[in-house]
Amino acid sequence: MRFTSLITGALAASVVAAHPGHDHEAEARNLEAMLDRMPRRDLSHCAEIIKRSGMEARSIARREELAAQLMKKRGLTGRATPINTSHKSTKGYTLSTPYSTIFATNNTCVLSPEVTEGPYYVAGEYIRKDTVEKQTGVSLTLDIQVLNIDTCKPVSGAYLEIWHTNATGVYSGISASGNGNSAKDKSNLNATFLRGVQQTDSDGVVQFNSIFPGHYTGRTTHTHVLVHTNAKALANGTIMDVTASHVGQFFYDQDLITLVEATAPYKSNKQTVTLNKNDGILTQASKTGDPFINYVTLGGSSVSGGLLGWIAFGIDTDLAKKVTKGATLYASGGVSG
Ligand SMILES: *[C@@H]1O[C@H](CO)[C@@H](O)[C@H](O)[C@H]1NC(C)=O
Ligand SMILES: *[C@@H]1O[C@H](CO)[C@@H](O)[C@H](O)[C@H]1NC(C)=O
Ligand SMILES: *[C@@H]1O[C@H](CO)[C@@H](O)[C@H](O)[C@H]1NC(C)=O
Ligand SMILES: *[C@@H]1O[C@H](CO)[C@@H](O)[C@H](O)[C@H]1NC(C)=O
Ligand SMILES: CC(=O)N[C@H]1CO[C@H](CO)[C@@H](O)[C@@H]1O
Repeated sequence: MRFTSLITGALAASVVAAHPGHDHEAEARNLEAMLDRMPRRDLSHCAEIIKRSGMEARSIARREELAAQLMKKRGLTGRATPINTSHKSTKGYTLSTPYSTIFATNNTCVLSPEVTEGPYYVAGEYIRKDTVEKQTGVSLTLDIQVLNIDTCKPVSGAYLEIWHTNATGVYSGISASGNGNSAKDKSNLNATFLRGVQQTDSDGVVQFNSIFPGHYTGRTTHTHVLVHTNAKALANGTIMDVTASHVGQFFYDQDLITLVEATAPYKSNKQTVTLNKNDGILTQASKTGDPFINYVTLGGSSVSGGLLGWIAFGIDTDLAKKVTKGATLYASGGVSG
C-alpha cells in the first residue's frame, strides 16, 4: 500500500492560518494535486460490468424498495420524484421518467474523487445506521455504494463513515472557532450527532438515516465520507482508525439546497452562504466528474416528506492515506486533536 501524507501536512499548517479556522482554498489546491496523481478518476468504465453482473438491477430494486418503505412509514402517497435536478447526471428527468432510469447506478456511477477530510474528522465514532439523535431538519436517507475503481467489483466488509453539519451548520464532536459557537461551548466535544459508521455489504452498500446538512461560512453544503478498508469494530461498537482510509465529500444540487434552506430550522442559520459555483473544493471535484448525490423527494414537490439520496464511490485500494483528526471520542468524552 502506498500512503500519501502530502495532504495531511499541508492541511495541518493551514488550519491556524485562515478564518474561520480552516483554509478552504489550500484544501482545494491539495485536492487538485491529489486528482492529478490519480490514474482513474471516475467509474464510467464500470458501467457495463455493473449492468452485466446484475449489480445495477439490484441497486434499482434496493433503492425503489427503500423509497417505498420510507413513504409507507411516513404515510406518503404518489411518486418518489427527482425534482429540480440541476446536476448533469439527471438533467431532463420528468415526472414520467421510469424508476428503472431514476434509480439506476448509471446516473450514480459518478466520479467521486478523493477529496480531503477537512479539519473536523472525529475518530472513534459509533457504528450505527441512525445518526440523527435529537437534530431536526429535512430527513435524508442515504444509500452509498463503494466499488473498486480498477476491478469495478463491490468493496465489501469495509467501514464507511459519514459526518456533516446540523441544520444550522455546526459539526458535533468539535470545539473550534470555525464551528458555530463550539469554541465557547465545550459540551459540543461530547456530541456525536450526524456522525456514523456502517459496514459495507456484499454489494459494497451501506445505508444511513440522517438529515440534510446545513451550510457554514466558507463552504457549500456537503457531506464527508471516509472508507476504512482495514478497520476493526471495537467491543464498544466504535472504530478507531486513521490509516489506510479513502476520503471524499459529496454535494447537493443547488436547487435542492435552496429548497431545503427555505425551511425551518435551516433558515435560522446566520452563517454566510457559499453557493456550489463558488466552492473551490466542489469546483475541483467536478472537473473530472459528478460528485453530486442523486435523490428523490418522497413527499412530492415539497422536501418536508424527506429525501432518499444515493451515490457510488470508486476507491483505489492501492492508494490510501493517513487522515488527520480534529478530535477523538473516548469513553471519557471527546478530546480535541
Ligand atoms: C445513463 O442514463 C442516461 C439517461 O437514461 C442515458 O442517456 C445514458 O446513456 C446512460 N449512461 C450510461 C453510461 O449508460
Ligand atoms: C446545531 O448544533 C449546535 C451545537 O450543539 C446547537 O447549538 C444548535 O442549536 C444546533 N442546531 C439545531 C437546528 O438544532
Ligand atoms: C471504545 O473502546 C476503545 C478501546 O477500548 C476506547 O479507547 C474508547 O474510549 C471507547 N469509546 C467509547 C465511546 O466508549
Ligand atoms: C463529557 O462526557 C464525559 C463522559 O461521560 C463526562 O465525564 C464529561 O463531564 C463530559 N464533558 C462535558 C463538557 O459535558
Ligand atoms: C418545487 C420547486 O421549488 N420547483 C422549482 C424547480 O425549479 C424551477 C426552475 O428553477 C422553479 O420554477 C420551481 O419552483
